Amino acid sequence: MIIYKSMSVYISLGSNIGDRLDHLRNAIGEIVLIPDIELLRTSSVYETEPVGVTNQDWFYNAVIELRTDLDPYDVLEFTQTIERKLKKDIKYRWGPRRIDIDLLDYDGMIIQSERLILPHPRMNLRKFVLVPLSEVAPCFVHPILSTTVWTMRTNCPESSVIKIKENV
Ligand code: PH2
Ligand code: MG
Ligand code: MG
Repeated sequence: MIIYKSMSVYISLGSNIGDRLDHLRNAIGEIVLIPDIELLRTSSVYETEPVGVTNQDWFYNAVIELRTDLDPYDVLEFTQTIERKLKKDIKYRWGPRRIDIDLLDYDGMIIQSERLILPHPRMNLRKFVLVPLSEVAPCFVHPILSTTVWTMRTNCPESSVIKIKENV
């Protein structure tokens, strides 16, 4: 019997230290090992200009879509466990990191708690999120703004360079 997991979850992956592609692949490899999660789609890998703190190396970014019955806090916990396992190695906010795994959206749920804010509060402001998200989820609608991922791309106020690189 095939059990289809019901919640649709979007996750952003980023790396700008060391073998960036390898770190993204390792993170996805860890995610697919989790029994309660199905990996549904993976975007291409994009090489992206750093946003926020700009004097750091370019990132590799990708977005994946998962299906799960885990609750959002369980999903947050596994992303943090994998970050620790892969030695995120971050020194300061928005600074260089070996791996960053950010929960973008959990089935359109809106959460404002100390541990977790959903949807990700800056997802509409970052081309390195919106470009790969539009590839895996062209019909995605932001649960608070009620705008599609394409409209968010058009309205995105930053103009960082995004280059498509390769497949995960
Ligand atoms: N992550 C940040 C800060 N800036 N810039 C790019 N291009 N890609 C990222 O993943 C990124 C960033 C903090 O999480
Ligand atoms: Mg991040
Ligand atoms: Mg993060």
